[in-house]
Amino acid sequence: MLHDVLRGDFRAVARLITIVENESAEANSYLRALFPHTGRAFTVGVTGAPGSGKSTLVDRLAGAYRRRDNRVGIIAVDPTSPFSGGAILGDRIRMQSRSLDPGTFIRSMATRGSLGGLARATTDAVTVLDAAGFDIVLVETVGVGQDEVEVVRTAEAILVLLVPGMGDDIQAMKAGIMEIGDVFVINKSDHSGADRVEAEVNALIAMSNRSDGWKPSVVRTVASAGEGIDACVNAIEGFRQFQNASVVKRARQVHIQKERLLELVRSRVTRELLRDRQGVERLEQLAARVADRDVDPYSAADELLTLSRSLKDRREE
Ligand SMILES: Nc1nc2c(ncn2[C@@H]2O[C@H](COP(=O)(O)OP(=O)(O)OP(=O)(O)O)[C@@H](O)[C@H]2O)c(=O)[nH]1
Ligand SMILES: [Mg+2]
Repeated sequence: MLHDVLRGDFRAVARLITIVENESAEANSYLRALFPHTGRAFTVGVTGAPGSGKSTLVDRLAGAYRRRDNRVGIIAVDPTSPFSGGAILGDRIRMQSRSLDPGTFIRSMATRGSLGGLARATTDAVTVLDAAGFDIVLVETVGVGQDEVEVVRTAEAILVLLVPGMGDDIQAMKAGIMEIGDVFVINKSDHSGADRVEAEVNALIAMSNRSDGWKPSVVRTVASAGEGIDACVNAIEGFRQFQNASVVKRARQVHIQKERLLELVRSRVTRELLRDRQGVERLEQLAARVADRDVDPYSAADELLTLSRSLKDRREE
């Protein structure tokens, strides 16, 4: 299967993503073998409020990159839905223009229960696409909570979508996704109020002081009509060139890998614990004891960490 993935076979890629998503036993050995073949793809995270036009924009961006002869992978993350439900079907339909294109691979991902992190699963899926030779990987996620921010945190460029009429909300969002945007896209610019959002964003950018010295770009789009797409691609590519030319690129890469490692460790510890009945039961017992104030949470966590480790050792014996 690895050979088929490396030559970009869509069915093999889809199968391997399912394996890594479910953290099947063989997932790690596959990922290890793929790693040396990665590092070429450029990952773009696209986040924004529900309905802001992320899927529509992603579809258009994919088209623009395809015209530049790039192979494009799309991952639509749906953190809220435990099933392949309505929202994902919606994404499929809106990305229809790409779904018949042999140079575009589209995949939806949803949280499956509480095991493993969605961010971990997404990063691993990106690894598969990277190894399979996709030049650009677009990751769509709803930007409303911490989980969603985690999902895009490992992207090399982050697009934050804003829409007219949310001027007051921008201040509220400041602490979350406003801080992570490398490019701000004011979508639905055909609606009134685009000027106001743009002014708000520019004011925030003027106040911000990024350690890498990048001044985030702001572009206006009407994704549904395909307007402003080239400007958006240029903004992404502008940031990419800025990074390539600057000494901060390595710092960002190190930062990305640090986030990724932390996520891997977190998800592994949790998974080791929860895949075993003893772990699940111990968690229940300790949670009840902490609730009764019979034990403090810090000692309980220590115990769970130790248990996770010994369960892993036992399983590997
Ligand atoms: N007027 C207008 N409508 C748009 C624009 N872009 C997208 N839409 C419409 O807005 C609706 C939502 O678009 P989506 O692309 O599904 O938005 P989304 O952010 O992916 O939505 P979720 O994934 O459900 O959070 C659709 O009906 C689109 O056709 C735009 O620029 N202008
Ligand atoms: Mg969507």
